[in-house]
Amino acid sequence: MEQKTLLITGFMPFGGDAVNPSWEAVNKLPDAIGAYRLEKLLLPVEFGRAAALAIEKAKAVHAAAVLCVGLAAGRNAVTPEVVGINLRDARIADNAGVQPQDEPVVPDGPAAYFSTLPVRKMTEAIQACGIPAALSYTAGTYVCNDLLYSVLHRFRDSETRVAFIHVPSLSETFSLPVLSRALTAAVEAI
Ligand code: PCA
Repeated sequence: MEQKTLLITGFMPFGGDAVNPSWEAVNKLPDAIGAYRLEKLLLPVEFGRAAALAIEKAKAVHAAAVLCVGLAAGRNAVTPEVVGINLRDARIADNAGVQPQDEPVVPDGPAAYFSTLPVRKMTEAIQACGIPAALSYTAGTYVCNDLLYSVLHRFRDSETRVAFIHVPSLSETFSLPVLSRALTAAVEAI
């Protein structure tokens, strides 16, 4: 049987950080997990452009699933996101110097989309590895939410399923190998 393709994305550093653990963890993953062949993509922290690049790649590789990963610095668990909302409201400028406020991601788009991959099952699979994980009900209003909402919007009514996972900052508990193990468990649960 032909292997299905999973597009998995991480982000470049932003906000003055030297590294972004989301990409570091994605980059460490093997080229195949379970039923999926992995296509990895590094995305710029830019409103609109990150999503456009992810969508373009997902179409090019005929992705059966798209799993985006980003950093949520304040969190103390790996958090699969339940929902993306139609709002751009940036506390800091993105890496292109753009700082939208109170703007929709997609004018006239619905208020929100739910993730279409099994985020609860993914969360439980990460917890089963002994790694702190929890469902999150907000991906924020910055570039990560922009990406999640845009990709869900583009692949609504299609067979391509989509989700987003926020990872915490690197620490003793959340080392890169731990974050990669968490992502592996999440992909195995898809
Ligand atoms: N985290 C930001 C954008 C890029 C990233 O890794 C966010 O949560 O929106």
